Amino acid sequence: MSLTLYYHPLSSFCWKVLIALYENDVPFTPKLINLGDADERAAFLKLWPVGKFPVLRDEQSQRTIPESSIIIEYLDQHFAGPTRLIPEEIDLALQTRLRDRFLDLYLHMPTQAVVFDRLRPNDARDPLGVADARARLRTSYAMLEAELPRDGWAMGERFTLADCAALPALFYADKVEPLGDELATVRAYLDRLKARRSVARVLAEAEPYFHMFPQEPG
Ligand SMILES: N[C@@H](CCC(=O)N[C@@H](CS)C(=O)NCC(=O)O)C(=O)O
Repeated sequence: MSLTLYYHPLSSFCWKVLIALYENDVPFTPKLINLGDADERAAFLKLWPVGKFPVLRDEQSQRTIPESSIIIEYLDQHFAGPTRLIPEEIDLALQTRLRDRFLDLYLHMPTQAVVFDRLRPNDARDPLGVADARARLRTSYAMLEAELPRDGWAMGERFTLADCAALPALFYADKVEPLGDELATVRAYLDRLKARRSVARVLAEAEPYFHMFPQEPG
């Protein structure tokens, strides 16, 4: 087996890549990284000095691929299966990449900002940063509510990179800034995602770790 995925089962950006791997049943070796362990952290930093996972290593091509979107592009190019994650039609491919960027930058990252703030010491919290992140989430929710199809997937009938990006972003965003009743289209899309085979597998594997998710300080 040539692929190794460096990951953690609770890591939302790792979910994005796991969904892509499970969509096409691509064989890989999962390597769980505990960044809290000094030795594991040091070894991981040698692979990708930025220190963020997921990272994919392909022994056959001798390539190390970081960044969830780039990993999914790599899988789509070199390990393609029945679910093509990047549409072949170039304009649709561009729209798919735009939606992926939108979901990562304007939904996933503000969610991370709220969660990471919970991990800070009391005297280092950033209430203004958290308020900005929550406002960004609400803007992104409203845009998605207006733009998402009423059925099917983010880009239409076919499941793509954009859906891989959407699930972790929406799943955790809903935990920190719950989707309100006015977001019925977004809620229905999240429910469809959760029922997808690849996603259900990722969520089931993450469940034993959910207790580690940082709660809002009381
Ligand atoms: N842009 C990166 C983001 C990756 C990322 O933020 N990963 C988080 C886990 S979800 C991480 O490694 N956090 C560990 C840390 O920052 O120390 C991607 O798309 O892969």
